[in-house]
Amino acid sequence: MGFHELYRPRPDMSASFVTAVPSRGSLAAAIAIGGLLVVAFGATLTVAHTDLPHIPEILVAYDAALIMLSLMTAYLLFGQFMVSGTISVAVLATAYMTTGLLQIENLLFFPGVFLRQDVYQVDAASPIWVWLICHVIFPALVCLYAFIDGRKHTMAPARVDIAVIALTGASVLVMLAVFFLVTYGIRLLPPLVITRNSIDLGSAGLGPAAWVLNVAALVLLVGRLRCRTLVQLWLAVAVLASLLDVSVTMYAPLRYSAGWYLSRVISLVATGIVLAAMLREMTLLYARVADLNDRLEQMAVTDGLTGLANRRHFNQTLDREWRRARRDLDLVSLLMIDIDHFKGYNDRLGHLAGDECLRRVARAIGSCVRRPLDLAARYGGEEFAVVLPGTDSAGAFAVAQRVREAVAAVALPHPDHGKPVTVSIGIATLRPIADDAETILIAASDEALYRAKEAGRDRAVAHDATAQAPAKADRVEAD
Ligand code: GH3
Ligand code: MG
Ligand code: MG
Repeated sequence: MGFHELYRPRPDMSASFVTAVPSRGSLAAAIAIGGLLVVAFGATLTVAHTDLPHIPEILVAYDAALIMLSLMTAYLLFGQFMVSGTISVAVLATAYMTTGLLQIENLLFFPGVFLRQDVYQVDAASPIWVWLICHVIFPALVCLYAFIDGRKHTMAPARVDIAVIALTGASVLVMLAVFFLVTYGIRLLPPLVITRNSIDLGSAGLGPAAWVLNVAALVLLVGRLRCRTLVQLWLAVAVLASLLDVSVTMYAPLRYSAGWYLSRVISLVATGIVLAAMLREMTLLYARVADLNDRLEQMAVTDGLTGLANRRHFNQTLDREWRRARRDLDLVSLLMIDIDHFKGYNDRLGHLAGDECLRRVARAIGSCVRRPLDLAARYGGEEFAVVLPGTDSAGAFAVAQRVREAVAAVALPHPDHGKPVTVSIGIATLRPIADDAETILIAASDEALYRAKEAGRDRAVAHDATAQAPAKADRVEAD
């Protein structure tokens, strides 16, 4: 597998939950939930005028949850903006941040909750104005988000921190401005006609404006952006809920009616949906990253052609086993394996056939290495190495013999002579005494390999096990 495939094994695989492409399942779920919302809001209309007990505590719980959900969503989106610098994501984060903060005022102004006439001046229309402004700002910023093409407009990483602080500051300023406008400045606003049974949202013009903006946001998300990303998909569901909420409130704005209670619950679910979708995508993302990391780790120690350990892994293992053996006064054996007349094989049959031969020989070598600490590696080119910790020269010889038999069993005919491809093996077994002396072990096995080649190839030759430096071959095994 190439690195390109590894990084993008699936088209929906994204490095960020904001750019994640929705799966078919997500699409079906969003459509189903959207449909359910329409049906549920339809149901609220039929009970819109049924008065239920007045329990302001429910509004406290609802608002607290809504504030938390909105601010958490804003926090996650700002985090994504800081990572990617995508300006549209910052706009969306600001939409959630502003509406989350404004929701606090809804709580402050709602009759029977924290309302204290003597602390701040509150009009009966104050909470309705806050609600209206929320339902205008949110779709307006979603429209702005949809207009800004996320992939084209990005900010330099050095400036994102300042941008987040500025946008958070702006959200707080909007909150304060709205607070003073709907309390002390309420007379500057057009009067809302409030009777026992109805509020004329249309009289201020903001009711229809909220409705039109929600429709526009929905049209832009579905029509212009085509809900390309997971966040856009669930945002469309949230905007649909907002639109339905505005519609129901314009039709029957009575507090504590069955419809009002139902609308609160549905709005809460719709707000939580975007957050839930983002958290779910983040969980999946972490699982994918962990999976990729495992595969990268595997690739970092594996030879791409043969699947055996690579040179790096070989060096690390030999170094570790050498130091372990030195501490335990144990033996380390090393087999250096070289394919005989491989240049001829390559030149006559081509590199593709040569590679296939390398793979088959490697598989044969790998099959002979059975102990947990043993390691078979590709040393380079058509040379392989087998590290055998805690193995004496007789044991190493036995493994070398097994390797020769396994390679013979592959029975790949060599084009030069028609007989099966063979290997020559140099064996060294040493008891480590010096620190960096593994080079001695490699040199010793190399020397033995050279002698095996000289002696006519297709054989295993070992060094004197007691020697600490390359010495003459003490044992030769050949057919
Ligand atoms: P000897 O019996 O003395 O080992 O002869 P040889 O021809 O095997 O020795 P030499 O080291 O001269 O040849 C090694 C050849 O292995 C050179 C090159 O053609 C081939 N080779 C090295 N790496 C690769 C590889 O990754 N793929 C392929 N197909 N061939 C390789
Ligand atoms: Mg060679
Ligand atoms: Mg060779």
